[in-house]
Amino acid sequence: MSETRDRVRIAVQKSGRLAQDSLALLRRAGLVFRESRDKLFLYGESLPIDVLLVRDDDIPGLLVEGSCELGIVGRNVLDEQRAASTGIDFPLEHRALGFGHCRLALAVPDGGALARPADLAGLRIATSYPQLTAGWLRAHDIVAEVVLLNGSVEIAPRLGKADAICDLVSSGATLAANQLHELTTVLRSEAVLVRAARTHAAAITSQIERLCARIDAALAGNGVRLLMLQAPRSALAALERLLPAREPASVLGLDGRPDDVALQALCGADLDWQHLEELKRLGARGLMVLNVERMLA
Ligand code: PRT
Ligand code: ZN
Repeated sequence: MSETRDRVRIAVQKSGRLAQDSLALLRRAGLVFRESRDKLFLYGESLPIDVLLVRDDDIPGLLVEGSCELGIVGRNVLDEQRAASTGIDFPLEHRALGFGHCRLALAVPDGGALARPADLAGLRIATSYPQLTAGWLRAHDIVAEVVLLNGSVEIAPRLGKADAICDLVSSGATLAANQLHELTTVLRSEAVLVRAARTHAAAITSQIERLCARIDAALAGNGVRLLMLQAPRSALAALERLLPAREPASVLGLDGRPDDVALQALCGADLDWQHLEELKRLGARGLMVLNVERMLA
């Protein structure tokens, strides 16, 4: 299904683990929405970009068939479906988004004899990710049976349906509650921004580029703080040595106060209270730390 549209569509999860963070990111990128009556669409009022609210598993397919140009989905879903596709026009990962972190991991029953991945040879592994599991087994020269389950994978060993599982893990609490532990990681995953592989009309491409650039700018500010302070010029070298700055600080003169300077520095999340206290001891005054909302290079 290919249609001519003059608005870009981005598919995001309607409800579930990625839903809230996905919409929050789009809002940070400057999108303002109005909800459709059927709650399937969010119409973009600030840019010609609409949001389609769907199940996460449907997102890669919507990009393949041309219903959407962009999507936000877990890398686990994207890579599993890519491995199952013929590879033609499959959506591309544009960038990782810093939320929805988890890992696809092989796990085995506690207290059993399975200690190393090689011990899985000849056994049954239950998973909802048959392609990724089989790919990992192939890459490690292990021949095992992959048993496809679409839910409650973690109880498969207790039900006698499998000897091991390959499932998503974040805190590890589900594995522990089911007397399982991780053997190894198959894939590190988080939410990713995906782009359709097709080429689009120039107007659509420019909106896609614009949204991607805004998302990049919003995420570039993640964990970045702007430190502002004033200090005696004589203390400047000592202050700069102490700063966990990402790049050289900007130092400005102050009108009518030749012995003082104002300093601005972009710092990472490692800028903590102790830094501020030590800066103060060295003579810094009027210290301010501001979270950076977006950064355009
Ligand atoms: O309805 P829809 O199909 O859209 O949603 P869904 O139920 O398929 O997906 P959802 O909302 O559960 O997850 C969406 C995405 O979130 C996944 O594809 C992952 O990319 C990501 N994600 C991050 C996770 C987890 N963390 C996670 N912990 N997805 C699932 N889990 C499950 C896991 O399957 C296991 O059952 O949580 C359990 C383990 O969690 P811990 O914390 O106990 O280790
Ligand atoms: Zn799903």
